[in-house]
Amino acid sequence: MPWPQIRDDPVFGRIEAEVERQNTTLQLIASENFASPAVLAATGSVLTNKYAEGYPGRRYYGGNQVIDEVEESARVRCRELFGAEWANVQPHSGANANMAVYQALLKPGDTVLGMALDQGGHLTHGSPVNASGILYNFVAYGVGPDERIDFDEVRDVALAHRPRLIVAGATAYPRLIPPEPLRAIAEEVGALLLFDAAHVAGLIAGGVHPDPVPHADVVTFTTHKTLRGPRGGCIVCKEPHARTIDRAVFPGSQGGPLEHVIAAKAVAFAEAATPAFADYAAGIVANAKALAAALAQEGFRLVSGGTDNHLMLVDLRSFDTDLTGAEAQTTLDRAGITLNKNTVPGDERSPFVTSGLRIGTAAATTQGMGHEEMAQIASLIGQALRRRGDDSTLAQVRDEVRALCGRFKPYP
Ligand code: DSN
Repeated sequence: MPWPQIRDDPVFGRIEAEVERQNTTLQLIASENFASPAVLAATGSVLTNKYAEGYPGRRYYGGNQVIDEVEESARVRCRELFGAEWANVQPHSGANANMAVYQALLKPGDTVLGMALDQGGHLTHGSPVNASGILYNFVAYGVGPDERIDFDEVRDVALAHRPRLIVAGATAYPRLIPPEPLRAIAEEVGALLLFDAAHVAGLIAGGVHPDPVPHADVVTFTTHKTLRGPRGGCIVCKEPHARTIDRAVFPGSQGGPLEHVIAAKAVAFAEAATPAFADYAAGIVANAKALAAALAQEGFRLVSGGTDNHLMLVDLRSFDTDLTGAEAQTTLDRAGITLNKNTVPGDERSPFVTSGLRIGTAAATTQGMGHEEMAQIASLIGQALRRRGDDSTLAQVRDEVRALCGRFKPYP
């Protein structure tokens, strides 16, 4: 039977529309990026056809000679990139990676210490609506009055609750998270340490953030954020945890691995090992600092006063007490600026409304934008939000955004 022709399927028209959207609007969501043509090619390859339950050399299906080579090269490249003893490249996502680690290291009901969701932590760090919070007894730490992680508080909570596992890492925290103090606390209370590096994996690979691998028992990350690979997750760990982690991923929590995505992960690891990627990682942080400084000049307050990584949190309350994160997100969407609302520490508004915005520079830096463009973006955000009731201002900002993006098209 012949396959239907691509042109018959309206989905491809929608994909073209999404290319157009990505090419003509600003992508400032801190967890997004533009994957390279090589990563896209591997993701769209015939490897999607293959079942490969198991691991290289130990599969439940025949015909996996090529797949074994691909997955093994992804594992080796991943280990080399992060200096890790062991790598599992099969998790379909960061959430799957974290859940597999919990399954490997914990029993249901065990106590785990993680960063509170409303202070910057992730859903899988113990949110009561997530399996992590349902299956395990999570206790939380947060940020201090300076809006940075308060390591004394982390230690106090750890001493009081004696967790089996401490989870480091965040999704909305603009500062560097040093692994050493968390290792010291874990040692003191006899806990294992998981570092969830989903957001900063590219900054670690590029050498601008410290590598948590020597300090943590296990490190999880996603491959599509600052690392700029395909959408997916990974786990690296110390050798003694290797078998348990592998078993927790397959057969423990996943079935057939997505080998086309694993091929794309291998491609992304090779890209991330180049000197050009180190320059890129440094560029992300330099752009984030420039954008944060320019936003401050526009009258926005930045949580913790700035950023050390790829993202910043804007507290809108000092800019305009009536402006919520939800309204700011919708307004900026209309002006061609894509970002997300986010709670800020101590936010009195709900997570659906919020008083803040999370803004990231990984995608814009991939496009080749620099300090000049960061200043322009801050000015456009300021104009759009100050005059949000005025359609002509939003249309004018939209035109400027289109012109700006036209000079830096990710997918010409
Ligand atoms: N949804 C991701 C983020 O935006 O940070 C985390 O999983």
